[in-house]
Amino acid sequence: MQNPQSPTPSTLRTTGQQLRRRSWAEPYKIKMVEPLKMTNAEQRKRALIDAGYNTFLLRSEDVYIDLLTDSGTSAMSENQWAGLMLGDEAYAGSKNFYNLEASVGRYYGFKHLIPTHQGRGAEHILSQIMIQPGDTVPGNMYFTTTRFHQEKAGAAFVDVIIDEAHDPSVELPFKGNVDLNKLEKVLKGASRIPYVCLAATVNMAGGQPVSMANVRACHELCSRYGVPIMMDATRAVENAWFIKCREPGYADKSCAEILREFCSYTDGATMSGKKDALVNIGGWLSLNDDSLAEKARNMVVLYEGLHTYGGMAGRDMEAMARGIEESVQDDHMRARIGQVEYLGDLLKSAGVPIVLPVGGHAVYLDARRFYPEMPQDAFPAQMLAAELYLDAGVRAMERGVVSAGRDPRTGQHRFPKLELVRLTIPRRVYTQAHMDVVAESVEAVFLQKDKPEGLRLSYEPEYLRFFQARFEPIS
Ligand code: P71
Repeated sequence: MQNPQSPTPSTLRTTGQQLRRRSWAEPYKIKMVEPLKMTNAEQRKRALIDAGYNTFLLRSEDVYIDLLTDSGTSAMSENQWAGLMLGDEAYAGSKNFYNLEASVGRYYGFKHLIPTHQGRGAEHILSQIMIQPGDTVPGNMYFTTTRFHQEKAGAAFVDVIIDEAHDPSVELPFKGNVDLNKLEKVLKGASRIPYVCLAATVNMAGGQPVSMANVRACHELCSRYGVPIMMDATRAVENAWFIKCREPGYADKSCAEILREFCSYTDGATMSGKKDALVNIGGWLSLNDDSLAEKARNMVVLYEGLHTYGGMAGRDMEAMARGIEESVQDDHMRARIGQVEYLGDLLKSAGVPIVLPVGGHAVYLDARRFYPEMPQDAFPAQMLAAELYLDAGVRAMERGVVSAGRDPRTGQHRFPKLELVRLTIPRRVYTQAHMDVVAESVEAVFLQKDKPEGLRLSYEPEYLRFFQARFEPIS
């Protein structure tokens, strides 16, 4: 028997021919189930046509395995559900707020907590209180909502992630790291930098982590220039787990200890509780600086709600307080990241082209290599997501030319380097058999002899087109 505390998850399938004894499985059993509708190919074809070949427009009832996102889709524990019954729905000073404040303080270590309805609510408040028009905000790759709020407040976003993050085939343990030379150049050159935005992990790079050495170095560099670091803590616990598994000196530390140390090199954080924190809705902004926190508390009442609920019901704050505590448990993270890795390993050993290494929350398929003949303006990733749904009812998310949108100046499509489909794994929701079905379906679609020709747009909305655009097959 292997050491059951070994941080490296192992599976029978990942070791190829060599049979190894499995050292872990999920640290929970299932008490309540949500039945799934089984569909046949004809029903899925009908549903896909009705949805305009856009997986965002499918009814969730018509989906068998839903890998659209890990946001707000996790299963809560009995302890969290019990917490819902203890909701104190007082307008002001709910006891659940104080529980949430204590939980964030204990596990993330920040001084002030301002609750918000979800992550983008916190991004909005932070951007409004810190950014002035003409500012520059450096960050390790953009995220859609984060950059939107920075730009809306008048800042220009500058990407300072390492170059390798943009290449799906380069395998590095910490592909989310900041390039310190790029960052120092921006710190030297820009007229005003309100803060550096540090995401841990980096969603758009494939869920790639940042090392402790890198955040420490960022902290030292930024301190020399007097610039604070604001973290996107949405998946920071997953980041901590990668540090435990991959960074020398951290194997014997707990995920909770690593998270605290990581946060100690930053000055505050925005958080979407819908991911790591195992709840369906909620978020927060945390700050160490007293006067900034005062400003945030004042602004939150305009957009979110009173500073002791910020758009959340008391019961939701209680579920998040408890979810945070569960999220930092090593056994939970081992199973969580292990399941994503399991799916990645199945696909890798079947020769399916995926982004490497496999990140924290999702496996990303390289759509170009599924359809090498298909031009990018026939939307290969959109087509692949549609084909995956048709094959076995698996729903994924396009992350390619449709998501990138049009250049506002020329009106032409933006053609991103990465043309990807994201298979995002909700936490504690699906079983290993579900992952097997997903891998078999993806492999079948990859090996299809008759490749589709692609799609053309039949309706295109003005903003964030990937949500509502409609398509039809070229042939
Ligand atoms: C994801 C989401 C949800 C989403 C957002 C926009 C388009 C499609 C799907 C949300 C994040 C995130 C990071 C790193 C902030 C937010 C916003 N991700 N930072 O991946 O991943 O949080 O959704 O609670 O407002 O599907 P919010």
